[in-house]
Amino acid sequence: MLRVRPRLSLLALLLSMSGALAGTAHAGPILYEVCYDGSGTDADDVFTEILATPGMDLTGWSLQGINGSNGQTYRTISLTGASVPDDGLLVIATSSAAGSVLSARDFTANVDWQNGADALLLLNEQSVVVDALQYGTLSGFSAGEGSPAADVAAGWSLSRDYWATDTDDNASDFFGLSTPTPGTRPSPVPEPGSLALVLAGGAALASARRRGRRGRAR
Ligand SMILES: [Ca+2]
Ligand SMILES: [Ca+2]
Ligand SMILES: [Ca+2]
Repeated sequence: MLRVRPRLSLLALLLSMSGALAGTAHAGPILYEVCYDGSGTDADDVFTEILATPGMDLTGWSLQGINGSNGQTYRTISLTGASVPDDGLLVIATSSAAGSVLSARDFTANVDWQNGADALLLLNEQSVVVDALQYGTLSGFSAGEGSPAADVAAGWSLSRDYWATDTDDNASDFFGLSTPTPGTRPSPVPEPGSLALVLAGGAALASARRRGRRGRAR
């Protein structure tokens, strides 16, 4: 019999159930949010966010841009010297970063990736690919994980959800943000499917509690 501690609010319970449903929340290092095409010129707006354990030193790690037309690496960025801040979100932005991107910048490198369809890889110190994001459909090959994420419009970014859910399918794991969030996580809004399951679970729980109260009253 599932017992609910009175102090645990229903909202907290639902959110925790939703997180559990995600089931694949990731501690990283992992690609978390990528803005590759800013409104107008890109260099001031673009950034790449990596989620990892606070304090982790990414010396030896790298990012690689993969050209969607031929699958070749067109740029490699060394992350040597990058240290993950206390909030676990490393924001990499260009030397031309401005506004909120500049405020959030933790590490400076040329992350003005090609505007899709292309792909981005995160490699560890053994040069093993640990995460990959393909945005847009390529003809003849894949450089991401599963189906590609959308190739979003200028000014948008691609981000994982609050829990950094990682199902190894870019189309499922990355969604477009019309307002990119350098240095912060998006709101913890459950996926529509997860939300339905959570609400169904909450309804079943409430029903069980009502039955429990009726049982005790008899
Ligand atoms: Ca770009
Ligand atoms: Ca642009
Ligand atoms: Ca973000």
